[in-house]
Amino acid sequence: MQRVFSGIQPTGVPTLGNYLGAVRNWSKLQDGNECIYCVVDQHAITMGHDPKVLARRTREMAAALLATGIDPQRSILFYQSAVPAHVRLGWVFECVARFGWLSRMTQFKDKAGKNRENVSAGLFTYPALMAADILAYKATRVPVGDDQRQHVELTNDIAQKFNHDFCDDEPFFPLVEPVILGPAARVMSLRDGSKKMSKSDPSEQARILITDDADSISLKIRRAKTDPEPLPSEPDGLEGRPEAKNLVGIYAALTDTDSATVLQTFGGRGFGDYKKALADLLVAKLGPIAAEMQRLLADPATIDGILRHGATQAAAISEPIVTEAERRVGFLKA
Ligand code: AQP
Repeated sequence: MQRVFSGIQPTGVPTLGNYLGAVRNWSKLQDGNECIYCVVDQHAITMGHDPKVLARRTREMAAALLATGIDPQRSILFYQSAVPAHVRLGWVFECVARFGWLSRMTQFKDKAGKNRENVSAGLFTYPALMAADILAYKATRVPVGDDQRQHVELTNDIAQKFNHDFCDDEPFFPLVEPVILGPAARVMSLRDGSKKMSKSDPSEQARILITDDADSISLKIRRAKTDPEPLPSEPDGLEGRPEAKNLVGIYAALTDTDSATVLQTFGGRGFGDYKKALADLLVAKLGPIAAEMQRLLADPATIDGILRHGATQAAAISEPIVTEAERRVGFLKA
């Protein structure tokens, strides 16, 4: 039994990218692993936010995770800010991580853009807190989308430096493995096949939300950027056609197959036909999740109760690990 950890920022309703790239795999991993999942509200304040909106989105994200199949009887689910071990270890890791390592993070470069001087210091040190999220539990498997691979690799650099600097005997922190699964590990924007689909993309047409209704899904897919060629019969024919590749990858992920199988059915056909089939499939898969999310949100106290219980369980695991890490650093903890 391995320990799995992952988190998601409550920066909006999850997109199809969050769902296919990460969250759907979280529920699959509940079989045969000890799973710990977290709504990482502390990460969600790095880009500026409205407190009331953050609180609403945090609860909505909890409902979304429950609706996609995270089972609190089998997994620990909690709000990050309810477990102080994360920021305690996060601070230690900010002092272990090197400035140069953090400077090389592509997500920081993308999010800071040309505004580097004015972004929060938290956006820069975010990966150190993410390393703490994982290692506060000594988790070894981290299911994420492809965009988070670099941060998981940095987690290993931090673990190794901590072990080197503060452990004479056995390494204290384990190495972690990113679990990046399926044909939709990086779902791209519907408007630009070179950009990933994001909750915070300024264009609503660029993303599908798991709560979108049938009309919005159909419209967004109909308007999704494509090229004039019909679909190829083989996956090789998708090379150099990022938008087509993205739409085929989404269909493959939703049907638990691969691009080759999708192209056996749709190869040679135009995008008109294909988009209609894809939109119908999305409506069939996402509709029940959105309905369950709405049902759960009618009772916020129950959602918060589930996550409070999760926080107690999470603290019981992380508290002794982080206290020992602090002791190794030299904190007296008297
Ligand atoms: N487009 C994507 N394709 C596949 N996986 C994705 N993930 C995010 N976008 C895609 C995965 O979703 C998990 C949770 O992500 P997050 O919310 O913690 O952070 P993020 O990667 O910054 O996601 P967004 O949607 O782009 O949020 P904003 O717009 O707030 O920055 C992660 O495992 C991530 O890999």
